[in-house]
Formats: sequence, C-alpha cells, structure tokens
Amino acid sequence: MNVTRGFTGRPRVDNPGLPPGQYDAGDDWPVLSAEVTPDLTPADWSLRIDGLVDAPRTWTWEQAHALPASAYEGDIHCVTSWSKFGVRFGGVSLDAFLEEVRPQASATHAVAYSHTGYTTNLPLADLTGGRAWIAFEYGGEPLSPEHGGPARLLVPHLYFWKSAKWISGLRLLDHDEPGFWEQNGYHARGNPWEEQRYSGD
Ligand SMILES: Nc1nc2c(c(=O)[nH]1)N[C@H]1C(S)=C(S)[C@@H](COP(=O)(O)O)O[C@H]1N2
Ligand SMILES: [Mo]
Repeated sequence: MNVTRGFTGRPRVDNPGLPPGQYDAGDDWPVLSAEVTPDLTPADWSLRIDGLVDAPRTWTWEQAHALPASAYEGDIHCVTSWSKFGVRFGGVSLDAFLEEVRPQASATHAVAYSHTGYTTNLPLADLTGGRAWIAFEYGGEPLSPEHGGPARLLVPHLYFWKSAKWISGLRLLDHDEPGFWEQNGYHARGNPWEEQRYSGD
C-alpha cells in the first residue's frame, strides 16, 4: 500500500487523542510564524515576569537553566487543524519561574510576549499546575530557530498559537487582554477539546 509519508490521516473514530476537527500531521511539523524568524542567540535571550507579582525579575539563559529541568511528552494541536502526537519538549516548568516572582492574589490572566513583538493572552490558571513550560529543547536537541528557539512558551493543552515562540516575558494582569491573534478574532482561551477556535465558539 502506498501511504504518503507524514500524513496518516487516521479518522478520529480510531484516534481518541485527536480533538474534534483536527487531523494527525504524522511526522510533519509545520512552521507557522507571523514574523520573520529572529536571529536570537542564547546570550541575547532573557525572560521577564512582571505585572501583578511581588518580586518582578528577569532571568538570563544561564539563570533559567539553573532551575529544575522538566519535560513534556504528549500531543500538540494547531488551530489550522493539524495535531502532532508524541512530541517531547525539554525545558523548565513555568511553576518554577512563578514561584520566584510570587503572583499577587489579584492576578487572573497573563499576556505572553515574544522578542519579536508577538503577544498572546492566557488565563493564569492555564499557566500553573505543571501544564506550561519554557521549552529549550525538542526531541533532545536545541529548539530550532523557526520553531521558537532558543526558547518558546509551551502550553500544550491549549491551541498552539498560545505557545509563543521566542518568548521574552509574561505580564500578570487582573483582567484579560487580547493578544495578536485574539485581536484578530481568535478565542480568548483556545481549548481544542471544546473547539474554541474563534471568539464566540
Ligand atoms: N512569536 C510567535 N509565536 C507563535 C506564532 C507566531 O506567529 N509568532 N504562531 C503561533 C501559532 S499559530 C502556532 S500553530 C505555533 C506554531 O509553532 P511551530 O511553528 O513551531 O509549529 O506557534 C505559535 N506561536
Ligand atoms: Mo496555529
């Protein structure tokens, strides 16, 4: 049988890990970037967390790597309808960063921003509890520049547009503030299991 490499197209009925309206991209990992891929070295990279926190701070590459390593193994889902199964990212849990800045009780949401200017908004609850990472590695290798290297946000339980590439910071807020795609009609939360693709879904 002749099967096109990288597109298995298993119907969802055989594939309970596939959220509604998604297909299995197989070996492919499409690149989706609104910006030109920046030339960002680890020495140029930093992460800042500020806003409604007791102790705002910035981490360099070395300081971020001094935090406990944490990996994600599982699936990712893009709103353009591809899903990718069994990926492995290495990095640091966002909980480790948040523990140091101490979010204030009034903080309910965050805006993630990239070194390129991309932004995306998330409920703070989606960034805690071991469900979000700052990822430096993919498949045991440094994250490639087109996929957000040297470091991206990873929030795999939400549509992948929430996983800001070339992450540079998070600002904690007491309200929701739409980011780049959300200002253009995409959903504020983006839960793939509820098909929260566009505002109003
Ligand atoms: N900085 C930045 N982050 C981004 C994007 C982007 O355009 N710029 N696109 C988002 C979207 S829509 C998706 S599906 C994923 C794509 O990540 P990938 O190119 O590694 O597959 O990154 C998300 N993060
Ligand atoms: Mo996407």
